[in-house]
Amino acid sequence: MPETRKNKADALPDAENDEAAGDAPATEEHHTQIPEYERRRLPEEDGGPVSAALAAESGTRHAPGAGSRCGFAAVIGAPNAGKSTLVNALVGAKVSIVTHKAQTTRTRVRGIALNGEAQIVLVDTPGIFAPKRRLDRAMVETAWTEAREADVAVLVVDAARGFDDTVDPIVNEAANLKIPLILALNKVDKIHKEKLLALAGEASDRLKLDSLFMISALSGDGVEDLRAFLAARMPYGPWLFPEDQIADAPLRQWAAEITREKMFIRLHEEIPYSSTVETTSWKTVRKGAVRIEQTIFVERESQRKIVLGAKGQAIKHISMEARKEIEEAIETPVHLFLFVKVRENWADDPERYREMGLDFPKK
Ligand SMILES: Nc1nc2c(ncn2[C@@H]2O[C@H](COP(=O)(O)OP(=O)(O)OP(=O)(O)O)[C@@H](O)[C@H]2O)c(=O)[nH]1
Ligand SMILES: [Mg+2]
Repeated sequence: MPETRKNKADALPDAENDEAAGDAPATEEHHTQIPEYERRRLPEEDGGPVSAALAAESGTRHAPGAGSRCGFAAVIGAPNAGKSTLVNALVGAKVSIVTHKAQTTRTRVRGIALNGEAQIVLVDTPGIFAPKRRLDRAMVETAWTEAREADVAVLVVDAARGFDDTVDPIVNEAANLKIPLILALNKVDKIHKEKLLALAGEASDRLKLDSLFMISALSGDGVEDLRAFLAARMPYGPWLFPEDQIADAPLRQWAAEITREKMFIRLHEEIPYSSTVETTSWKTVRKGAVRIEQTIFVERESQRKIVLGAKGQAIKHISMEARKEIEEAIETPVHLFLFVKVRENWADDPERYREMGLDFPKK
C-alpha cells in the first residue's frame, strides 16, 4: 500500500510567484495560520484513506465467512481502452479518473470490489504504449509489473478498434504472463454483433485465454458477470482490506487525481501531458470544512499561462469542477486552492515520481 503522505506544505518553496485560485474564499486565506489549539484537536490532517466516504456510493457490501477469498486482478490494455471505467464499474464507485484522452492513468490505482465471500483487489494500470519519455517508461513498466504480480490479468481491448497496431504488441507480451488471462472486449455498445464475434474468434486463436467477456464498462453491460467470474478466480484467504474500504490510496492523492482529470478535460494539446498535480495540504478548518491546497506543476511559463487562462478563467473552472466532485465524495464543504508552478524538469525529478507512486526509471 502506498504510504499515507504527511503534510508536505512546509517543504514547498515560497509560493510568491505562483498563482493561486480557489473558487470559494479569497486567496489571502492562503497565508492564514490555523491557531495551534485548533491544530491539536484536528484529526488526521491528510484526509485519511479513501474508504467509507466513497463506499457509500458502492451499494451493498458483505462481510466474509469461513470460505473467504482475496486476490489481485490487474487490468491492463492500450491507452483509452476503458480500463479505469471498468475498474470503477467493478468497484461501484469512482476510484480512478476517466477522460476521453489517452494516457489518463499514470500509476497503479487499486480499487476493492466485493462479491459474495470474495474481495477482489482490482489494479487499474496506465495504458501500455511505445514509451518515449521517462514518465512514459515508468507508466508502462508499472503496468507490466502489476500484471506479473497479480493473481489474474484482465486485458481490456476497445472492440471498436479491434486488434490494431496499438494492441498487437500488448497481446504478444500478454501471452507470456504466467497467470490466467481474461479478455474483456469493451465498448460493445459501439459495434455490431458480427464484428464482435469475429473479434472474439480472432482473440481465441491468438491467445490462450482463461475466459472472454464482451462488456460495456460504460453502460455496465456484462460487468456483473465479469465480477462474479473474477471472484471465483481469487485464491482462498482472509480479506486484506476492511469491508468498507474501496481503494488504498490516501484521499489526498485521490483528490489530486480529480484535479488532474478536470485539467485533462479542460486543457488541450500537450498541457495535460506536461503537467502533474500534488496535494500539498489537507486540513480540517472551522465548522468541519476541509481546506485543500494543491500544486500543479507545468514545464514552461507559456503552459502556466494556459492553465491560468484569460483572467484566470481556466483555473477557476478546473478548481470549481474539482472542488464540487471532492465535496460530493467526502460530503464535506471544501475550500480548494490551486497553485501553478513552473518546474522545467518535473518529469525528470524523482520526488515527483514518488508523489505519483511510480518507480523512477534511471533514464
Ligand atoms: N462507448 C463506450 N465508451 C467507453 C466504454 N468504456 C470506456 N469508455 C470511454 O472511453 C474513454 C476512455 O476511458 P478510460 O476508462 O479513461 O480508459 P483507460 O483505458 O483507463 O485509459 P488510460 O488511462 O488513458 O490508459 C472514456 O471517454 C470512457 O468514457 C464503453 O464501454 N463504451
Ligand atoms: Mg485509465
